[in-house]
Amino acid sequence: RTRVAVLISGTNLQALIEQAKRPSSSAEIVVVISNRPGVQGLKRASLAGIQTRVVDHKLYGSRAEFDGTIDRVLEEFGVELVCLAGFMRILTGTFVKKWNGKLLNIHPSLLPSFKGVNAQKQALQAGVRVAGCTVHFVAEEVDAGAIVVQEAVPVLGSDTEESLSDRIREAEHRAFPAALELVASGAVRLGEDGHIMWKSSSQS
Ligand code: 3YE
Repeated sequence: RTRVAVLISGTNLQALIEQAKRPSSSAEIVVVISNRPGVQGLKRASLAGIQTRVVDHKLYGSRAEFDGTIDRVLEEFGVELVCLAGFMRILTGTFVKKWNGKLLNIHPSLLPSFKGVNAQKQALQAGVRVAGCTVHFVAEEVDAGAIVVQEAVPVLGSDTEESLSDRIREAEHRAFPAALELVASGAVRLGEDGHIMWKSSSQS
């Protein structure tokens, strides 16, 4: 099984824990790392018997030192694949290059629309009738890496930022475990050209 780390800033990893607990899962979550102390996701990880670490960005003088500490924890645990699950820090080019093809992020829009923060608000303001979420490999440019899985949800006339965010979050709880399984199993990988490569016979 592929050794996976989940990076968090808050909640948002229960669906990944449940996926990895299935006997058929290709992934084993070996550590959960949060940049914020005391968040709910750390408690959930502990309850699931997963080791946790806090790397508080406020204690580091530079992004390079913060990312370097994350990198050392990943090496300590023999991590092969990293999921950013509601992790809110922009990673340095050095870190992204080292872990190229091994870093997945989830973003609450159908990329390439609505990059950056407040994606749900951007969708409402643009008046789109379909929104959703995207799991992508992390490239140095934020929210620009190769797309692995997307799930669409409708935008309703009555939607507020909160109701749309809730609907997108439900989609995230399916899309991220699905993407994790595709990459952890080797069915999908990041090709040399920066595009997704499907293992022959696993196209879907
Ligand atoms: N880093 C790179 N490329 C990516 N990190 C994430 C995705 C991704 C990445 O595709 N190179 C917004 C965070 C955006 C922001 O400005 N964050 C602040 C900190 C804000 C806070 O601590 O609350 C910052 O200075 O990093 C993960 C998702 C990043 C979301």
